[in-house]
Amino acid sequence: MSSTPFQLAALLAIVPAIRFTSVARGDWVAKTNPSEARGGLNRVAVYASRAPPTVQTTDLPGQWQYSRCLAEPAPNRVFPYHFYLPGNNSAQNCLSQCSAFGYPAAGMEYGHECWCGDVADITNNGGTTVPESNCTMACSGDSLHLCGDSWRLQLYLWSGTLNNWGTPANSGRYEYLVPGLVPPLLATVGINGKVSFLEKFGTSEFQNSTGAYELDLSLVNDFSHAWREMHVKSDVFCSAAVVLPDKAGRILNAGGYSKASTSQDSSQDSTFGLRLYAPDGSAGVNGTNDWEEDPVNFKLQSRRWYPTALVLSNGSVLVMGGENGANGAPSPSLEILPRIPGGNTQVFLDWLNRTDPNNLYPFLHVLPSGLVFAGYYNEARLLDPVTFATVKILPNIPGSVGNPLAGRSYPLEGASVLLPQRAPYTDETTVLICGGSDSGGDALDNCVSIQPEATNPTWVIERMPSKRVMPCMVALPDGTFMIMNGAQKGVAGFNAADDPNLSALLYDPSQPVGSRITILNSTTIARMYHSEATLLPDGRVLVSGSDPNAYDAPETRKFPEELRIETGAYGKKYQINVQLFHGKTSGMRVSLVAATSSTHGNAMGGRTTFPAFSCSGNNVCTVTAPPNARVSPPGWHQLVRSG
Ligand SMILES: *[C@@H]1O[C@H](CO)[C@@H](O)[C@H](O)[C@H]1NC(C)=O
Ligand SMILES: *[C@@H]1O[C@H](CO)[C@@H](O)[C@H](O)[C@H]1NC(C)=O
Ligand SMILES: *[C@@H]1O[C@H](CO)[C@@H](O)[C@H](O)[C@H]1NC(C)=O
Ligand SMILES: *[C@@H]1O[C@H](CO)[C@@H](O)[C@H](O)[C@H]1NC(C)=O
Ligand SMILES: *[C@@H]1O[C@H](CO)[C@@H](O)[C@H](O)[C@H]1NC(C)=O
Ligand SMILES: *[C@@H]1O[C@H](CO)[C@@H](O)[C@H](O)[C@H]1NC(C)=O
Ligand SMILES: *[C@@H]1O[C@H](CO)[C@@H](O)[C@H](O)[C@H]1NC(C)=O
Ligand SMILES: CC(=O)N[C@H]1CO[C@H](CO)[C@@H](O)[C@@H]1O
Repeated sequence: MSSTPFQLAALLAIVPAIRFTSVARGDWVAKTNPSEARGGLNRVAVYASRAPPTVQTTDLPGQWQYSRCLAEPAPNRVFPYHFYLPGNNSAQNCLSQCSAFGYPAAGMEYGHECWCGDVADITNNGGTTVPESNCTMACSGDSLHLCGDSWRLQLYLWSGTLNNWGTPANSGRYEYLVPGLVPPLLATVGINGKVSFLEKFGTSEFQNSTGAYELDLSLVNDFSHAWREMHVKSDVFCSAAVVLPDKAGRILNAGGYSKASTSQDSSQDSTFGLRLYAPDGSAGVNGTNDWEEDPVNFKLQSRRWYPTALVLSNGSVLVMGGENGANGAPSPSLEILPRIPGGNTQVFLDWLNRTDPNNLYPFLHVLPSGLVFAGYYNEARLLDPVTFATVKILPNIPGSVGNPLAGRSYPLEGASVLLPQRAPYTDETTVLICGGSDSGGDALDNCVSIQPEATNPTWVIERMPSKRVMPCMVALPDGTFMIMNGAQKGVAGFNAADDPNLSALLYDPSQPVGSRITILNSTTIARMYHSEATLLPDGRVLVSGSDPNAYDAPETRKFPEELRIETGAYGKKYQINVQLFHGKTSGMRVSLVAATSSTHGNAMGGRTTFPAFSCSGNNVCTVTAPPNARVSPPGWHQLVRSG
């Protein structure tokens, strides 16, 4: 392979086409007179004496079926999730909420409690079958039907498969790639085919760190030559980055760390920081370019620690959000780069001000209508691409079954991607967010997706096989996504999470909802706070980082500063040459995978496109680039042939 994917893709950035249920029956009591239903025990008792409540076995939502009266082994519970429906518990309200979040076993208890979980929880947690006569309490929202008793669940089970998770015989593999030099917090594959890493600088536990290194993938078996030391002048912890749509494919890094929001020290330069690197060199040969900074003349207008960057359709860069220093006041605004000389390009965002501090590293995507999607905390909205005024407020993002206030952006960190767009680009575009955390510290076990430009968009919930906060989501060239890294407990930050999730998942949006997730192989290396995952040109995923206990003394750290670099691979390898190839063109697929910077659950710049193409008999194919910069903003892509 002589030319890099990016050289080919460069043409694409510039030329438009290149060669080559019903309600339960007794409900009227609650509906017509809710206060009486809640408080009017006498009235309920009168009803009860006339017609004692019975088990509801028909008119159940979905595929729920009544199972039995189940005793819990007090003080332990059978199911892990619950919520209260003080005035409106019923089979309808409890069961439909449990199945919406992917739980196929559920029960009502004590009249007003709703519990959800898995069938295996029943035996694992010591549930025992007791006589039906043990369940005697009427539902708080349905006096004609039974909702368990004290430590007694009115148990229902979903008949059929609610979550059809794939478990392939060959689940891919993690492989050790190369030893690293620092625990990086930002990884970007440059147009030179090398991986650029940035780390905390000045505040790193590694006194020998310069904050910036580049990995030559052709030299991973030759450690002493594989890494190039580079240099930043200010602290890039925790900044944003995108690959610019310019000819040099420069990486722009924005924001950074200062010790305190009020400090007047020089570390303020870091939070205003803008840094550029034009990747150079080639496989086996070090480049000579380094990170460039000019804090006096080239800086942000607001201090930003934990911002997100996005390349807009017109090629300018939007930088949004963050705080003005470590755990400081919010920077509830966006700004556009490059800044017009003397001008102020900031726009105040009241919704970021209101949701601080749960909105850091917000999720941003340019949609085909040109509107900008912003997902932050448990909210989402669409912004006008010129004024950045809100055009549409989307429904709140569902959280966990018991807590709608669970969130998706740092520190409740999930990960977000745009699902692939396919020629002729007439399908609605879908935003996917996976994982996140409850404010109480339980990681979320679901992905949610929405078609934000549809007329009445709603969130679709899909359960994941396990909980995950701080996942990374990586676009693979075949239109699937690998979900990896993260923890099952806690939130993002230092000393804030536990129980790493070692296994990877594959998310395949071409499958129906409920059948999209496959459980892949596991690593042995915990990858939690400050871990990254990045697509390599051959279709493997580079996995790096983790420093969840950075500020603990080394001997007391529960999880290490992780220097080792791995790859994760699933499925076939890809051929990224389009000028000449052998083989049939029938069944072939061509995708464009945009260059990304991976940090904190964001793959900034991410976008997968399946453009139209046609091949002639002599295997010469013509790929038609997306029709406009709203469908696909300018930028660098890997052009991948598969199939
Ligand atoms: C139950 O009642 C509460 C409080 O009125 C309400 O917020 C909630 O939406 C109701 N839930 C259902 C499933 O009807
Ligand atoms: C449950 O049923 C058993 C067996 O009939 C009975 O001995 C027990 O007292 C019942 N317990 C409750 C709490 O109703
Ligand atoms: C998981 O990966 C290991 C190597 O890391 C490999 O030996 C094993 O076969 C893989 N398991 C499956 C089920 O693919
Ligand atoms: C810094 O020192 C550590 C510990 O001695 C070493 O493992 C690491 O490779 C060094 N990093 C650099 C950038 O030299
Ligand atoms: C690249 O430069 C680094 C020093 O930053 C050196 O250690 C490494 O050997 C060089 N690699 C090559 C291929 O020359
Ligand atoms: C931002 O939020 C803070 C805290 O709620 C509030 O005091 C302040 O008035 C808000 N700023 C603006 C400009 O709305
Ligand atoms: C792109 O659009 C933004 C928002 O309207 C504007 O601030 C910026 O100047 C535009 N950039 C160019 C190159 O026109
Ligand atoms: C330790 C670990 O890997 N835990 C879970 C991570 O996620 C997979 C799939 O969701 C589970 O099967 C693991 O048990």
